[in-house]
Amino acid sequence: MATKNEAIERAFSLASERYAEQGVNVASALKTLASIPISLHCWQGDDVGGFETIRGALGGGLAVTGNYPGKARSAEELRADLDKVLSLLPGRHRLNLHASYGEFAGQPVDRDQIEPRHFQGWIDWAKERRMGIDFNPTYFSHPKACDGFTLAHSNKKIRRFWIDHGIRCREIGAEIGKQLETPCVTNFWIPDGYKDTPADRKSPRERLAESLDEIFAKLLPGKHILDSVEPKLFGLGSETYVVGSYDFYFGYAVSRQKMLCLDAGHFHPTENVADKISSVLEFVPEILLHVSRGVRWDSDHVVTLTDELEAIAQELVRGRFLKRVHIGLDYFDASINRVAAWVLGARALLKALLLALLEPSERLRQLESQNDLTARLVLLEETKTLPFGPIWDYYCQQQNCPVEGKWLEQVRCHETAVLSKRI
Ligand code: RNT
Ligand code: ZN
Repeated sequence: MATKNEAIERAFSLASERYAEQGVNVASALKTLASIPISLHCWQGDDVGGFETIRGALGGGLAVTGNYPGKARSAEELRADLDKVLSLLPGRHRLNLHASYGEFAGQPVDRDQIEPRHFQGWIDWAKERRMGIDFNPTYFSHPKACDGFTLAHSNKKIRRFWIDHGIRCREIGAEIGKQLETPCVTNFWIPDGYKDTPADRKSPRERLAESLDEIFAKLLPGKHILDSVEPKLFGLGSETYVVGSYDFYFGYAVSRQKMLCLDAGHFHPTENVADKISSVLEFVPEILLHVSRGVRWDSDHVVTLTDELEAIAQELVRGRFLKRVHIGLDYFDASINRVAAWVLGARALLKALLLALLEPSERLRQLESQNDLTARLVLLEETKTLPFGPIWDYYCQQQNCPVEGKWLEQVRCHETAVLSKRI
């Protein structure tokens, strides 16, 4: 009888033939896939908690539901969980760190005082693993953000505090990028907005633009840091008005040539995020994707392989945008095993990318240029039943990580040996 590995290889070789018949080069698809890093969001591991001594309860309209046992309580624990996640993902990935995850040794270091040294533990950890790190200032869960305003605050002192936080975070991002020799995408999201009808929509936006200009005033080397801004449609407590709306940040990013972050959960449900990519990239140099899954009021469910996710991945490949797009995850779920949630979302995203890379793109383009829209639609539909599973299994095996159906066992072992001891 064939061993498991041989069975995977046999299935792979049959599947590859089917793709070859459609003009698809499977080997080159796998090579491209292996070169795409996903930035793993640290905040899935502890419900967006962080390790500061000065902080408030989770705020900014973010909400995590569930109380699954075993959440990480320290940077060491979070890193142990991330190591487990990394071992279950094919490819080489990045870490996406929030400023609230600095290591402060019990000292009350406020957000306008943080320094690169508070993140050295993370930098060293990443260096050992030859990983890059991306960074995010934290504009929520803090006494000075408790009324829902930060960079657009009408109080000068509070605004100053948050501008200083932004300036510090860019310095930290640049130091991270310098030490790890890969640019650190530093993404700004703020919660500012009103639950109910504002009397003045204009002034907060003027203040936000001014605050951002001050934060970005210092030129920092592009090989160390890439600045990004993230719009949102609404949040809990900012249902009627969000200062940093999509129009605001699109205009800001275009006029300042910054990166724009498209978070899949930050749009009206009938909007097509995939369709935005080629429009936005016409006018900004690069974009950041926060891959997420919106469900009713929540914009942060665990990512699964949905049509929407597939459409996003297809756009990256069809538009040949992979070099100009940075991909990160953004969700948080405390109702299931947090390590499994990380792995599930990251693997779903990798599968979507592989599916997109395995499209018979040459034939599709050819049909389109011949205006044979009938055959284009038929081929798109037929592509859906090509044998994708064996290619994905082979890729996982090639990258020394568990195939589908096998990784959860390893998460369970980690749960018994590590998570269940965290009481
Ligand atoms: C919030 C934004 C933001 C956060 C993280 C924690 O709606 O999506 O990206 O999720 O910064
Ligand atoms: Zn986001």
